[in-house]
Amino acid sequence: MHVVKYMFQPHGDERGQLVSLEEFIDIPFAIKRVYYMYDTLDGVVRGKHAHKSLKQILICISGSCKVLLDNGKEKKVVNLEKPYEGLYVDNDMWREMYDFSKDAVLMVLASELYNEKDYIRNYDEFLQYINQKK
Ligand code: T46
Repeated sequence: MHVVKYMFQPHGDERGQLVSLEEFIDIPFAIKRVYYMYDTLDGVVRGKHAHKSLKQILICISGSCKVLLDNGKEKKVVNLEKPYEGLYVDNDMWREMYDFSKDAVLMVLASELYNEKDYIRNYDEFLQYINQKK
């Protein structure tokens, strides 16, 4: 499985750092939605689903967390710990986010508006779905 991690350009000066993200320049899709999670409790695993169409970039803008990516054949764990790195998560990819540090803020840039119909929340259904697409 090829993991795509973007390293964004920080614009640093004597005051600190700034990262700017523009659709189709830094982000490979039109950004239709932004959401973020914080105050995640110890031991919590979020996600545990795949999307049929949605593409996203995950950025841990504060603290750190881990993301498990699973395409049904292979699994990879990615650490997110820098506010200038973004993990691309394609459609048809099972994801789980865990090991959130207390100060973690995980921001997500999404290619579509929120649509519950796009979710596959059962792992066996996910495997069936991707296998029948082949
Ligand atoms: C994903 C991972 C990385 C909304 O009302 N609008 C939204 O845009 C989102 C994302 C969620 N919600 C509501 C739906 C639930 O009542 O917020 C609640 C928590 O959502 P969920 O349990 O889906 O959150 P996660 O952290 O398990 O998953 C989220 C995204 O839903 C998902 O698309 O890929 O983050």
